[in-house]
Amino acid sequence: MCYIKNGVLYKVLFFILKEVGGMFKKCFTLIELMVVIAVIGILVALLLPQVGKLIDKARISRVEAALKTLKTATIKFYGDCGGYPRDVGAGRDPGFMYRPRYVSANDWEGPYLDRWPSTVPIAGGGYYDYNYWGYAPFNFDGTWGNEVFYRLHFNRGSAATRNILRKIDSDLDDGNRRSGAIRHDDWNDLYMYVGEGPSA
Ligand SMILES: [Ca+2]
Ligand SMILES: [Ca+2]
Repeated sequence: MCYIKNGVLYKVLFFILKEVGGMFKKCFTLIELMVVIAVIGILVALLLPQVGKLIDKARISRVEAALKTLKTATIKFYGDCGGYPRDVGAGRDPGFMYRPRYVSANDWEGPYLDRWPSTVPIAGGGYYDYNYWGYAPFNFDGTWGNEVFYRLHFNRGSAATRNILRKIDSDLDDGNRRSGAIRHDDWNDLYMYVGEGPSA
């Protein structure tokens, strides 16, 4: 009773309650924190694939837009010059931005293209290659070697590039990599048919 009287017991009880309460408060905060972290983790796990899909979609749209632009430029060139540009090296303009010497200034009404698409928007990069020569997975008129086509090459084949190749074929062609105007392997090369000779 003397402890109560002089208030020591109250002080001890108050101290214990305060400590226990503090511990409970700390535990509760930790649990809350863990819950918040778990919820954030779940949200990130749910959103990441969606973000990845959006990025892939944007990349594929850019590649498809570049292919369409190249095809349009080629058709315009053919219409004005009476033939397709001659073959050039990979990543080079065959005559859409600047008139080739073998084409008359009276015919060429370009530029048909602002700039050659130089960037393949995926890790490892790649290039667009105009072709009027060599191997083509197309031959619609019975003559080999006169096919005009674009080759889109990815420097680094991966599951991502495979998905891109398949999606482009589905969006712009028949979705079959062995038929139609777009053909591709399952790794890093896509071919887009434009037409067949003669050259300008
Ligand atoms: Ca042919
Ligand atoms: Ca196809």
